[in-house]
Amino acid sequence: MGYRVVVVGATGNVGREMLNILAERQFPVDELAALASRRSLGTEVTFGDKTLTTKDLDTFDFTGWDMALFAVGSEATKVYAPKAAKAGCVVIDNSSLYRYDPDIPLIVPECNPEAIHGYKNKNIIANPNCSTAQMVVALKPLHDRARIKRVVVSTYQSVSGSGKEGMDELWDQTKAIYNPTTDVPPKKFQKQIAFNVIPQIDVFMEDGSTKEEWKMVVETKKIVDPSIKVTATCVRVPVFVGHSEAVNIEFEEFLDEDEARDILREAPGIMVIDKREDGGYVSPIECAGDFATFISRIRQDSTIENGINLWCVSDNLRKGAALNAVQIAELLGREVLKKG
Ligand code: 11C
Repeated sequence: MGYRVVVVGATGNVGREMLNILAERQFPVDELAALASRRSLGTEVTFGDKTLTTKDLDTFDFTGWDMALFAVGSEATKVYAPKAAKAGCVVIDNSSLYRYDPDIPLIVPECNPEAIHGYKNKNIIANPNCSTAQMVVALKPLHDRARIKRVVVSTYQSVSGSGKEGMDELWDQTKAIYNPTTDVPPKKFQKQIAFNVIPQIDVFMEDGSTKEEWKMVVETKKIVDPSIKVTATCVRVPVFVGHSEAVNIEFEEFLDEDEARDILREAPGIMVIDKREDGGYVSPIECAGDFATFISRIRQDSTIENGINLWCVSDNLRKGAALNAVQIAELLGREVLKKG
């Protein structure tokens, strides 16, 4: 016997990846409902070898459904997630709405699977921001060995993080560079994204950081350890899929670069590609469509007592969103619902 699963926001970048990954990982599905807002109603989506017609989120009755993977913005989540949770359907939410609620678990299964039992509080589990998810997969095993004091991270985030409109803007602006008769002014992004980089993701906070940077700080603390200090600079780059991060980590204890490499090689969800030669590392274009978080360029930081630098790349629509949500669904099935 399998599960009755709902995907909410099935026509978006992340919703479609959720359907792909549920099928790829052969999640035990008895029945699947693909929901969309009125605007995309009737759109067909693919689930394995099946084609599903999306149903109306507004009128859908969640009673009798085991779990719902939400991939819509916070506003729609605020309306429909409590409805699903109240009907007895466990919500796995990809928006930022519930992440910082102390009663709702925020889970990356490689890091804090034990938090799953907190789903009982509100029948809701939160999925982290993409830039946090890939970083904590790398931090957790290193923290377990040498206790992380502080992390300095700079991100290079692809346009798919901002949805299909962001991808279209990069595509259209790039074409317009070669055809100067068309003008594609910035709409989704604050400045031109084609052939440029933009040091702003999400809105500004009072202290001068952006909300994306704040999310990396707060979410890392909630998932790994509240004692870890994080400072982040998040940058949008003209890449379609795959977020990259340059991470500097300061530990309480000394950790040799070779040992760090060995620990990461053994860690779940990680693939180490780290040859000290031309091209011996992973770039975002190579990680798109993959499940793993790739770690390269592991090296000692000799400017501090116990420091390591590394380069971390992952498919932001997968580990950063849809894959992590499906992994939470697998965990929920394995540890709690026990049907599959
Ligand atoms: C981006 N990280 O790259 C964002 C997208 O809180 O789930 C995901 C935002 C979030 O634009």
